[in-house]
Amino acid sequence: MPSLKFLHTADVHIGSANGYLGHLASRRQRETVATFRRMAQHCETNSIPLMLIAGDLFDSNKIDTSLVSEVFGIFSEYSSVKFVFAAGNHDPLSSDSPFLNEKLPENVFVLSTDNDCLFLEDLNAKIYGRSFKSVFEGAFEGFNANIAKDSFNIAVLHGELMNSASDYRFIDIAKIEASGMDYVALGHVHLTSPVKKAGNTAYAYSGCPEGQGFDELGEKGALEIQITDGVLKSKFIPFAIRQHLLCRIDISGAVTTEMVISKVIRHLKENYGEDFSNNLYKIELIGKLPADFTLQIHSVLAGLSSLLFFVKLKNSTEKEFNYALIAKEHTLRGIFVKKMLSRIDAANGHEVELLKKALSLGLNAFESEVDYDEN
Ligand SMILES: [Mn+2]
Repeated sequence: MPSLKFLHTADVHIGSANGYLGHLASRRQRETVATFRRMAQHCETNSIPLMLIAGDLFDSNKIDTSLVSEVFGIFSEYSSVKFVFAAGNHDPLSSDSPFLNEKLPENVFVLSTDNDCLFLEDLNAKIYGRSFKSVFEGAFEGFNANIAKDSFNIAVLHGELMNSASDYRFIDIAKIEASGMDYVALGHVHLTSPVKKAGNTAYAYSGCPEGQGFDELGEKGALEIQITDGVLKSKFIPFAIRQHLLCRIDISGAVTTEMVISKVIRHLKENYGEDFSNNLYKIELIGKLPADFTLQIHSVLAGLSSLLFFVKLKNSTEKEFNYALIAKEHTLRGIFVKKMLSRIDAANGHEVELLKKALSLGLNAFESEVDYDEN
């Protein structure tokens, strides 16, 4: 039997409305469509005849119709690729589904809400699966397929492997093992999983190709799968235009806003390469700053915002105080420091470290605190 090659994706979440992005939200929606296009392009360029979409292609059935038209345009444009879709909980095959309301191009196949199987004769592949009918689904009952080994047998399925109490179709590993499939292309979990085996059946979550928030960090993409003579090879292909990243950056030693900004930029360049400015960052600034330098977090944010696509800042720096000097002040903090210093003198063992920490935290509390600008 010749080999079968396909791209496995899921959870593209086109139309996802990310409130935290403000004026960038609609741009991100278009970028997610562009990422879907690049996956189709990848298939065409690499002569991959099949793309499996394991649900949540759309963030909901009610997204902007222009995004839906664009996606259906991509289906038509990449006519050398067959697209097989099994609906997920975000885009169930209910009466408002674009897959029931748009004219389906000939190369698009939608698995029904019952156990379904379609035979792609030119690829000698049977594609099994079952679309979500509504937002919630009970446990998956199994494929009940009569597997004949004279074709490739692949399943496309949205659901949750680990949680048997899930409202989003629990899939028991035993059902995968019993299925006899060559591969089960899963959707729902947005993190790419390694390809695992249950009995003779391989299965994996492709993860989402474009992170839609700071709970979907780092590189995102799809799985390219090739089966030749019963041997399965998988390859993770990165597709995301931008990554969501959390960073803690030590800016100790900075004494001006410009120095803070350049320390941050240097860190990002070193860690994320020349394209660092494309990503979305949540940055926590840490380290010790001289007591006479007050970090103007909004100036730092303004500077970084002009250099990065998207950034949020949190200030967790501490000030380096001259305790002996402050203890001489006739102020509330002077009295606080004096008392703490004498307690530290009298303490021993690990109590000294605790008291030093309390002194530093206490003094920093006299300064203003700025948290992530979440609003
Ligand atoms: Mn999803």
